[in-house]
Amino acid sequence: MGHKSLATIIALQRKTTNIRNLCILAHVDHGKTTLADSLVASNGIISSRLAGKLRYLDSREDEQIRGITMKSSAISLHFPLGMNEYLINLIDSPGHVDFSSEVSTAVRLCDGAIVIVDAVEGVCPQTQVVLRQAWLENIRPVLVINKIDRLIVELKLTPQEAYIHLKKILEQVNAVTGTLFTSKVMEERAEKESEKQGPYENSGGEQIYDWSAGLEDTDDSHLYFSPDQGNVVFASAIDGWGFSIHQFAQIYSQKMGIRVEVLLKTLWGDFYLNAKAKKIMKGAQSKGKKPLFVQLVLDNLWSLYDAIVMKRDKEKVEKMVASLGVKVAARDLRHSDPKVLLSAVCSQWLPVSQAVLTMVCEKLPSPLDVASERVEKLMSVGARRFDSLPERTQELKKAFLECSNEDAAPVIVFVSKMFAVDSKALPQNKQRPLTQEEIAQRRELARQRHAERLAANQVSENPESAHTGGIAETAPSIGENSTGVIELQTEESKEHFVAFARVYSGVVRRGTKVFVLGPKYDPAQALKMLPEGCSSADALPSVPHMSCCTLDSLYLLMGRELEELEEVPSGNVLGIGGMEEWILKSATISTSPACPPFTPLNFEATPIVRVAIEPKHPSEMPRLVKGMKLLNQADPCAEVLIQETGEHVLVTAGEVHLQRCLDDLRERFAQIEISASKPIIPFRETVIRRPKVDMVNEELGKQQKVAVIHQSKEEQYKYPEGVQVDSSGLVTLTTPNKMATIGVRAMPLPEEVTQLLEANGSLIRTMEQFSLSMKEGKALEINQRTLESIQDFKGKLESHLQGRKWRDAVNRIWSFGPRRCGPNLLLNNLESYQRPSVWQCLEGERVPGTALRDFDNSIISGFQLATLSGPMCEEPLMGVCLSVERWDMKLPSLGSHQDSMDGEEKVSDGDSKQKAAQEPWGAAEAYGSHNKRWPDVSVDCYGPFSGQLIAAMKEACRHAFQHQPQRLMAAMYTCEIMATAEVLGRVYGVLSKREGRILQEEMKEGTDMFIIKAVLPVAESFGFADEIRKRTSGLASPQLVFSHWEVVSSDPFWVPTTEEEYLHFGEKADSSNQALKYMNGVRKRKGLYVEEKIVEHAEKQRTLGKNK
Ligand SMILES: Nc1nc2c(ncn2[C@@H]2O[C@H](COP(=O)(O)OP(=O)(O)OP(=O)(O)O)[C@@H](O)[C@H]2O)c(=O)[nH]1
Ligand SMILES: [Mg+2]
Repeated sequence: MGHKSLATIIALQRKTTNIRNLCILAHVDHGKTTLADSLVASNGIISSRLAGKLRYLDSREDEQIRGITMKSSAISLHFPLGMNEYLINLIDSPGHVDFSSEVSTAVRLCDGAIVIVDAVEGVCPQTQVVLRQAWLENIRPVLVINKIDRLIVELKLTPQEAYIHLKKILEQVNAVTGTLFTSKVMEERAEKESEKQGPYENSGGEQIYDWSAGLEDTDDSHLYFSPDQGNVVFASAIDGWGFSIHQFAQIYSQKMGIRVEVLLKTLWGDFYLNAKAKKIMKGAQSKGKKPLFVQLVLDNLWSLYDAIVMKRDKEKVEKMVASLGVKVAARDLRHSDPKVLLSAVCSQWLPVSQAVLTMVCEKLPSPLDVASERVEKLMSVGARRFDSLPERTQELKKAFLECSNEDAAPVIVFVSKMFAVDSKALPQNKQRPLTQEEIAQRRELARQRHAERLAANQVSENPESAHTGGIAETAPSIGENSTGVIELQTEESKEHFVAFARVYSGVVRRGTKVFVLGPKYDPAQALKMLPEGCSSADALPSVPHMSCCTLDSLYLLMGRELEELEEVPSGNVLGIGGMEEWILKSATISTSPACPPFTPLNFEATPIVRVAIEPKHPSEMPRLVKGMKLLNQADPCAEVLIQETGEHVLVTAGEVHLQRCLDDLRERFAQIEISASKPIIPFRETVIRRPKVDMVNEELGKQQKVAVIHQSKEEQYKYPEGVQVDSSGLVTLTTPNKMATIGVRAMPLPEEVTQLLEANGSLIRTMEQFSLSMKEGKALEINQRTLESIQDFKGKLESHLQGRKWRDAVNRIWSFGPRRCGPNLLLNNLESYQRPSVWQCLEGERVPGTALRDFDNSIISGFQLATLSGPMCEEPLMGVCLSVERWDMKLPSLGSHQDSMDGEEKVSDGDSKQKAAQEPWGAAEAYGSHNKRWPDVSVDCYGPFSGQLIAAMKEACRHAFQHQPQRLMAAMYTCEIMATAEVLGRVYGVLSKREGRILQEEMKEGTDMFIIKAVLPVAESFGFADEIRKRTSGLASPQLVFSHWEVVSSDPFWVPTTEEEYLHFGEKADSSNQALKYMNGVRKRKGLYVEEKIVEHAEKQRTLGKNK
C-alpha cells in the first residue's frame, strides 16, 4: 500500500460523517467476493483487469481452490464523491451456511450492508438468513442484483422478459423484509399497549385487536428496495459493470432534455415514452408499450452484449464504442476472448464500483447515525432491562450516540472475533526494501569485514585473491541473510492473533491501558467493588470477568495485509494485536468499568458435526492439545472439548467447516499429522404412545400369537431387585438404606410441547436464573418483553397440555432437563407437596407458605442425570415427561448435609424424631419445615443420603422410561437443491438412498430449474453434497441446514412375535432395522454392551454378547 493512500485513509478516519462501515452479504456464490474485487480495484490495490478473477479477499489457499469464502475479511477503501472523500470499511463475508457465524461477526461491526442477489437464482435460503441477521442487528441494507449477464447469455431472455424477471426478484426480496418489518411493528405496538395497561391486565379479559393499527401509521417506504429509492444497483460483477437508475437518469436527462427528477421517478415502473407527444406516460403494461426501463436501459445493454459476445460484429462494436465515448485499447479490440473487450467497454461506461460506492455513501448511515434503539440492544445483555443497568452504565449511551473523538470520551471497543495471522504478514516483520543509504552502509561493513579477514589470512599469499573481491564482498551478506532467515523461521512457528474490532467511542491509542470485559462481566457488581473514579491504569482489586491490559499494536485491515497505526478514532473498524491472552473469542474493551459487555452475537448455525481427533503419533499429543486451543480461539463457531472418555472432540457446523478446521489444525495450529474419527452423530432418546399396529401394519391385539419362540419384550426385561412396576407403568424404587421410596412414571410429551420447550430454552434459562436468585433472597430484574414472552410461553404450554392426563400440569412443572433447560419435563404429581412454582417470575410476589422440601434438589439432580443420558445408548432424552407420583421418606439415620436450601441450624428434638420415626415422612406438616431437621447422622454405609436419593431418582426415571415403547430420534437436515430437469432423477436417486424425504418440488419461474426441498437424517448426510455434485456433474449443489429432531419409526428392540411378522421378516428378523443399527453404532462407539447376532454357520444362528 502506498504511503499516500495510507495517509489519506488515516486522515479520513477522523471524519466520522464520511465513514461507512459495511459488509457484503449473500447466499453462497452470488458474487460477493467478485464484487469486492471491483471495489478494491477502484483503489488501485489490484489491477482492474484482474478484478473478478483474483478474488483478492479470499486470501486463504483453500478459499481459492474451493472457490468459496470461509472467513470474513476487511479492507479500507477511499472514494471521492462530489466534493467529499469517503472512507469505506468493507467486510466480505462467506455465504456458505457452515460459515454463517463469520457473517454474525461481520454484521456486528457494521452500520450497513450490501445484500447481493443472483439475478438467476433469486432469493435463496441464505439470502433470507442474512437479511434477518442484518435486521436483528439493526443495520441498513442496500441491494445489488448481480449476474445480470446470465439473463442475457445463459437464459437468453429478451429485455422485456428480463424486466419482468427483475421485478419478481425485487418483490421476493421485499417480501422477506416485509415480514421482518411487520413482526417488529406488531411487537412494538404490543409493547406500547402493555405499557399503558400494565403487564397482565389484559390476559384474562376479552380484547379486540385491530391488527392493522400501527402498520398504517408507520412509514416503511425506506425499508423496501426499489430502484427509484436509489437503493438498488443492477450489476454484473464479473464483467465489471453496474448501474443504479440515477446514472441513466443523468445520461438521458442530457440527451433528451427531461428533468432528472422526472426520470428518477419514471425510469423504473409502469411508464413509457410517448415519442410523438414527447412525454412520459403511465400504463405501459395495459397499452402494450415498452416500459422506459426496457427501452432506455436494458435494450442498450442487450445490444452491446449482442454485438460483442454473441455476434462479434466488429463494425457495430466500433460504432457503439464511439457513441458511448469510451476508449478501448487496440489489443482489447483484437483479443480472442470477447469478454475482455466487453469488460473493457463496460467498466468505463458503467463502472460497477462507482455505482455501488455511490449508493453506499448516499444510502447507508455513518457511524454517527446509530439509532438509540440499537445502542440499548447492544448494551443490555439477555433478559436484562436497560433501565435496570447502573446509572453510570446508562450514561454511556450518550457516548455511543455521540461517537466522539474527544480525548475525554470513554473508549469503547467491541471485538467480534479473533483471527490468526502468519507472523510474516505482521507489518513489523515485513521485509522492507532497503534504502540507498542502507545498502551503501551494508556494503561498507561487508568490505571492512572482508578486509579484516584478508589481513588474517595473509599467511598464504594467493595471487588470485585480487579477483575474488566481488564474490567475497557478497559472501558475508549471504551469511547475514541466512541468519535473518533462521530468525524469521523461529518467529514463524508462532501464531499471532489479531482481534477484529470496531471503536464505538473515543480514540484508541497504542499503549492505552484498558479493561477487557468478558461476556459475563457485570458492571453493577464491579462498580461496587472498584473505587470511585478509578481508571485502568490504577492497581485494582480483581473483579470477575474483567482484566486490564495495554493495547500493543493497532492495525488497519487491508485484506491480506495489515498496516500499523498509532491511533484509531471512533467509528472505525480495526485490528488489535497481542490480545490473545485476554480474549478468547469476543470481548468488550473499554476505559470505563461501567461499560457493560455487548450482547452476544446471534449465531444462526448450530454446531452439530462432531469428530474425535487423535495425533497420528501418540507422542504428539501436547501439540494437538495446543493446536486445538488455538483453533478454538481462531474460529467463532468451532468448539473443542474433552469428553469423559478422554477423547478430544471437535464440534463444527457442517462438513465443509469440519474440513477447514482439520486443515487448519494440520497445517497451521498443530502442524502434525492427525486422524479424525468418523463424524459422531448425535441422537436423542424418547418414548412414544403404544403403537396400535405392528410392523406389518396389522392391528395389535387381533392377531393370533405364534408359539412363543421369542418372548415379548416386556417379559424378557427383568427388573433388578428393589424395583417394582405396577400395571399402569408406575415404577417404584427404594434407596439402598430403605429410607426413601420414589415412584415415577414416564409419558411422551405432545410433539408441539417438545418443540415449544426446545424453542424457548433461553426463556427457561432466565426462569431458572430467577428461581436461583429468589433462593438467594434477591430478585433478578427481568425486562418487560421477556416477561411477556414467558407468559406467552406458559399460555402456549397450557393450550397444548390438555386433557385429563395433563390436568394442571403446567403449574406442576418441577424442573426442565437436561441441564435445567432441555426439552423434558419433571412433574410434581405428589398430592401433598406444594413447592414454589417454576413460574415464580410471573407471580410478582413470592407466594408465602410454599417452601422447598429437603432434598428437593436431589430429585431434580436425579432427573437431570437421567435426562442427560438415556438407557438406550446414553444419549440425551427428548420429549419425555417424568411424573413423580410417590416420594416417601423415613426419618431416622439420615444425613442432613448438602443441598437443602433452607440450611438453618439443626434441632435434635427428641419428640419430633420419635414421631417422625413412626410414620413415613410423607405428611404435609413435614414439608417446608424449617425447624425439623434430620438428625446428624450424615453418612450411612451406603454413602451420603442425598447421593443415594439422586441415584435412586435417576434409576427410577430410567426404568420408567424403559417401561414405555422406546424410540430413537435422529437429527434432520433440510436441504434445498436447485437442479435442472435432466438431473432431477439422479438427485432423487441419491436422496432416497440416504433415507431423505422430499417435501416440495417446484419450478423456479423464468428458468428451467427445479427447486427441491427435502429432509435428510444427519446420520446419512456425510458425503451427500459431494455425491450430488458428482452425480449431476456439478449442476446441483445442496446446502444442508440443521432443522429438527425426528422420531425414527422403527423400534430398536423389536423382535417378530406374530405370524405375519415371521412371514414378512423371517425368524431372524435380520433385514435392516434402522433404529437398531443407529443404536448399536452409538453403543459400540461408547464402549457399551452390544448384543449382536453373528452368523457362525450357514443355517444356524447364535446370539453372542459382544463388548466392542
Ligand atoms: N456470470 C456471472 N458470474 C459471476 C458474476 N459474479 C460472480 N460470478 C461467478 O460466481 C462465482 C462465485 O463468485 P464469488 O464472488 O466467489 O461468490 P461469493 O458470493 O463470494 O461466494 P462465497 O463467498 O463462497 O459465498 C464465481 O465463479 C464467479 O466468477 C457475474 O456477475 N456474472
Ligand atoms: Mg466470497
